[in-house]
Amino acid sequence: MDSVEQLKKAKIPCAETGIEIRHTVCAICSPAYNCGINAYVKDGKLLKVEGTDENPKNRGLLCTKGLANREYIYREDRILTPLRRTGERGEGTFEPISWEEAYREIAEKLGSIKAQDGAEAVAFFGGYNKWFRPWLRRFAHSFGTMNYGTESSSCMTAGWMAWKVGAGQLAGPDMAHCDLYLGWAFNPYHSGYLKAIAAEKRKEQGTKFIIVDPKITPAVEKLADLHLRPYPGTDGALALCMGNVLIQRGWIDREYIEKYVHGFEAYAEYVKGFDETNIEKLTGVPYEQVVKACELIHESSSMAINENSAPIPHHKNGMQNYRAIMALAALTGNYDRAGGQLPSWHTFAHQISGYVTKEDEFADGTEPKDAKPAVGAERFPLWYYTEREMQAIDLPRQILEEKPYPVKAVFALGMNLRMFPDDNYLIEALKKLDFFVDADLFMTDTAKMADIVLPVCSSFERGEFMTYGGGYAWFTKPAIDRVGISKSDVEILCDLGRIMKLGDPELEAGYEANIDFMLEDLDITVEELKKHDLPIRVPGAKRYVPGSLLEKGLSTPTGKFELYSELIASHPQWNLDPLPTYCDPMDEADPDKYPFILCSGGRIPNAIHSRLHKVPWLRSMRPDPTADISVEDAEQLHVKEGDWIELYTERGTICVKANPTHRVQKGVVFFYHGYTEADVNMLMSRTHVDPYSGFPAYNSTRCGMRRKEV
Ligand SMILES: Nc1nc2c(c(=O)[nH]1)N[C@H]1C(S)=C(S)[C@@H](COP(=O)(O)OP(=O)(O)OC[C@H]3O[C@@H](n4cnc5c(=O)[nH]c(N)nc54)[C@H](O)[C@@H]3O)O[C@H]1N2
Ligand SMILES: Nc1nc2c(c(=O)[nH]1)N[C@H]1C(S)=C(S)[C@@H](COP(=O)(O)OP(=O)(O)OC[C@H]3O[C@@H](n4cnc5c(=O)[nH]c(N)nc54)[C@H](O)[C@@H]3O)O[C@H]1N2
Ligand SMILES: [Mo]
Repeated sequence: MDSVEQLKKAKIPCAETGIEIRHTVCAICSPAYNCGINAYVKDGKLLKVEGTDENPKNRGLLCTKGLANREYIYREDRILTPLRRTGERGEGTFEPISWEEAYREIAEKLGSIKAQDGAEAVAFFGGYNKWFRPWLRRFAHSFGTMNYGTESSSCMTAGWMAWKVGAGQLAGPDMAHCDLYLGWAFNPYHSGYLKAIAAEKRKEQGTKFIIVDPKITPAVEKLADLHLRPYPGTDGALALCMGNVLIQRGWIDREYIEKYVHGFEAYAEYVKGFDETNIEKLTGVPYEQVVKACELIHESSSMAINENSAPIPHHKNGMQNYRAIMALAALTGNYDRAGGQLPSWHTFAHQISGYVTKEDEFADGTEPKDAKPAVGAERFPLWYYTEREMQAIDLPRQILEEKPYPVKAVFALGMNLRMFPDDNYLIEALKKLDFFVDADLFMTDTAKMADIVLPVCSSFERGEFMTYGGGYAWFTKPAIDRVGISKSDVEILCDLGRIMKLGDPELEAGYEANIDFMLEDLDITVEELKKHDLPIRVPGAKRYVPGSLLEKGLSTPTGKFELYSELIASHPQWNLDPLPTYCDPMDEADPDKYPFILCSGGRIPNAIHSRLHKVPWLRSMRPDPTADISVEDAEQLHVKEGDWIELYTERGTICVKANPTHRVQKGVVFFYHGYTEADVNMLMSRTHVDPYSGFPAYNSTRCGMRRKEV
């Protein structure tokens, strides 16, 4: 091999090989990380990725998923052109069409449905990716409907709702300064590697860790000074019992409570019901361990609690459990204190970066007056009150029942139908629609249901505004050629805004002008950002001074941290409890027939929802859909490692491989979601949901399990 060939083989960037390094971002678990990537590019094609050392987020590191970006971006089923359906819905037969044709058809169909049934008959949905959301929300409003909704109908929002109800706005843990970290449902080793690194650093510096998790995870093994092991969904009872112990022993901050907390007496009375007589029965956690946890809290000068988007809220009682956990911060004077829970403000697309943009003003700038309340507003009134968008979990019901009004069309950016509980019900609903558009990178099972499919590009192919904690901003440049004739989601929305004559000058002005609007109050512009190849600090971004918000007064009805929510109390028609009351998490299925608790949360390092199961490198790490079950249950069912088992509920059966392990409690089954061939959400109930948030009970559903006879 000559030396140039060797250089090429080794993918060395230099004049001889023509390989260049360009800076971009990974959007696989965007926007949580948006880790910086060095893209090795030749002739517009991506050859290799590595982490960017200078990126303030990942400092050169990448996770398993990020390292597979090349295979992700060039996944076999990338959509190359706009498509029009020619066969039955779901069959996957399409003809390529031009963008002009696609736009014309979309404009005509949505326009005629609006003329006939009203703008509310069209719903706009955004999947996991978040960067385009302000535009999609604004687009829906400019079109005239409140029916904008997203994947966050099942992620994150329930936690934010709990914070809004309790403290008027979001807050997060100040891990960098805490003496004790209460890692409630905390296993960043699988869901967010940079948090695991930060936690290990804190541990070295002396921070103590309590981990609350039904499973023995890497976080338990590497970090925990104490591991509490409740059954899934029983967290509320455990937190209330901790509250009771802290009060009984006088381990609370009375002065803080007097000054800043509302509803303490009612709360203190309620928690008396959770004590040594019932807590082990309710949660599986022995009372002595609850006391031990409270001792650790008492001995610590500050306590931060894990911010949680999925495993705590994914239960019928999820938001109330979340509130019960938050209450511990208020009782011990750890809300709005250094090393405790600090109030936070969004910067852009769900990122908290230390400065505030006008994103919300942009997104809500055209909210229609007198439009009908969004889908889900009746069933989940607290959700609609705090979020003013559709609770998408209610969308299939409304399409099928047409109550309180019909929804005839869905325009989706990246819908994954397997996100929804009882997804066969959603498939039925999608089949009933008059018109369905889905824009995605890949030909997914959802896209196969659409009348028009639009090809979107990846983060490597677009220029994009990015923000990072520590006051950073960045405007990326496209690193590779677009695959096919794909466009970015925002380009599509702005094009359609123009073609459909929505009368929205901001949408017509386009992405960069819109970002400039959002940055108006800051000393930075898109033009300035574009001069830099890497993130820069936004001038004037200030650090929050802990305690300022408490002094100013919170934006709750009483201005205090509300253990007893006056917002909920003042809406008795909602039928919700002002206190963080507890109820059993399980569904009503017969426990004799369905004796196991199916917990379909718990991330695995090599998958993210529906997107990576088809990426060969990542799939090779866990080639078959595999459930973690307890060794005791495996023995009872005569199941060995690698045997096939069936998991079933009243709604169906899936077939998966068994992984018997001591990490899992007897009676619990852990299985990851998003597989086409073993779709766990098919087993879930669409009515077994949290009445506060609308979140599905993905993590506590009764199921049966048996060995599959071959
Ligand atoms: N590799 C990978 N990373 C991801 C994702 C992914 O799919 N794959 N998804 C991303 C997204 S969208 C999200 S929302 C986050 C979620 O990330 P996390 O919030 O970390 O969620 P999980 O990994 O589902 O659960 C964390 C831990 O909670 C435990 N747990 C499950 N149910 C309960 C319960 O009822 N009570 C308690 N106390 N513990 C429970 C699980 O055993 C698990 O160890 O991860 C993000 N990161
Ligand atoms: N059983 C069970 N179900 C769950 C969960 C669970 O723990 N258990 N977790 C829930 C949670 S926390 C979440 S966040 C949701 C996941 O939410 P989903 O929205 O289901 O997530 P993905 O599977 O990532 O699907 C998003 C789709 O968007 C496409 N996409 C990716 N990037 C872009 C883009 O830039 N533009 C467009 N238009 N499309 C894009 C992808 O190809 C994919 O088809 O699932 C929820 N469902
Ligand atoms: Mo999520």
